Amino acid sequence: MKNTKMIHFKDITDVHNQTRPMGHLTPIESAIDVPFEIKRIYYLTKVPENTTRGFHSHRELQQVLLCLNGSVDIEISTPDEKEKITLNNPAIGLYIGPMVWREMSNFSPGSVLLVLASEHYAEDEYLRDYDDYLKKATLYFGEKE
Ligand code: T46
Repeated sequence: MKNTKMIHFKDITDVHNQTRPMGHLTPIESAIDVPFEIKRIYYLTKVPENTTRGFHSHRELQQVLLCLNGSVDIEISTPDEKEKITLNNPAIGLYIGPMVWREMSNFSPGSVLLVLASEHYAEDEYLRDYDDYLKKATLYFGEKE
């Protein structure tokens, strides 16, 4: 789907000089493992059952979403595409670039959604009205073709 992709990060299970299972380690380096400089990190925790979040797009912001524990569904769409992705692997992230509408649902109990963002927080960078989003996104993707 336009302006989105799955990113598979390193999933390191070996630890120097250890032969028994030691767990998983996933490193993420700014501008190396993600396609932007990371300027902000935030995370969603203790989201009550049946809560839906998101319902917006960003004009220019790029983000990578990772579910570090449990699972969460992310529905992403552009004016002519829609896809639902379940995040449930802490070594696999969803990259979402500009002008993609997102809705988050089905947060499992204890889920932790980590977000890496390319910019500092700016409310005027959000498109929260769907009709306004549709108009601007149709123009944006039309001009890109
Ligand atoms: C996104 C999805 C995946 C801040 O003050 N600083 C921040 O960095 C963020 C992200 C939010 N806020 C404030 C703004 C609102 O008053 O926290 C409140 C909740 O934010 P929002 O309603 O945008 O939260 P979500 O869960 O709907 O969306 C968030 C991100 O805002 C958004 O960029 O893509 O997670």
